[in-house]
Amino acid sequence: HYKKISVLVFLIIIVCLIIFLNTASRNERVSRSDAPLNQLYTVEVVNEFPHDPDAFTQGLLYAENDTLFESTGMHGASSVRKVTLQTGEVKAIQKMQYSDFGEGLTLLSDRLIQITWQQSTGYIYDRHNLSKFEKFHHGMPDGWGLATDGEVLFGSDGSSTLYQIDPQTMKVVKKQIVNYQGDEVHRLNELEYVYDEVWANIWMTDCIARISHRDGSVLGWILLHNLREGLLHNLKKQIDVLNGIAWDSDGDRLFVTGKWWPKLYEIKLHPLK
Ligand code: DDQ
Ligand code: CA
Repeated sequence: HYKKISVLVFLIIIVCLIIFLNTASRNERVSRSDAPLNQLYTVEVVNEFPHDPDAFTQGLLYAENDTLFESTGMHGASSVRKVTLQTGEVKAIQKMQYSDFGEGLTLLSDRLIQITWQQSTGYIYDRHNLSKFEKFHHGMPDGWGLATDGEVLFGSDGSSTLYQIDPQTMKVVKKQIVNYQGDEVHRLNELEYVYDEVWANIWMTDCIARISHRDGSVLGWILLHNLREGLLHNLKKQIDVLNGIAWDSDGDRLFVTGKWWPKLYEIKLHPLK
């Protein structure tokens, strides 16, 4: 008798499980096809400024008074620099040792924080004179992008993971897989905190992903192919990929550039209809 009941209970559980799995997968299918069209944006260039064509741009941010800070990569050419927006003039520079490959850069109060590519280290500089006063370990397998919302640091390592790092301890406190409607988005590169989202250059593409730092989902894509295409037209010198996003939150201005690009662009977004 007991055996009969337990077989019955077992069967009921199996049937429930099948029904549950069925509706779950149907729900997913429905929500996928019903999902709001993901926002696509094109960009309009509203201003263009000179940019050092020898700067292999790996980190970019806007500070204030038309001043940008930039981190450059390549062994022997890595640096942190303070740049005048309008002229592209390098007002101050701190060169890095040959073994260091500069990557992401962000500013938290007076501390300019930079990570390196494969050394798993980072440096903190004084924003006023660029003097280096601290070395740290960033805890990511690779160092690519860096940004901040003023509370935590957001980091990328070229994978699909968006890291959150505690700026006091420099320890990774959270990891999220960045995904576009469920599919992983790889090669996250330079980062910027914009409109309470994290924006990421996707390495080797002309796209920027707008990422929710709450769940790692991609909220929209910015298409910037026209910038590199324009540069390739009258090219004097080799250029590399689009990289570097800076946001002037007070003036709501957005700036982008690329590695060895002779120009830096101020852009406005237009939703693609
Ligand atoms: N990253 O910016 C995507 C992280 C790195 C790009 C490096 C491309 C140049 C490689 C040069 C080789 C030097 C060891
Ligand atoms: Ca940035």
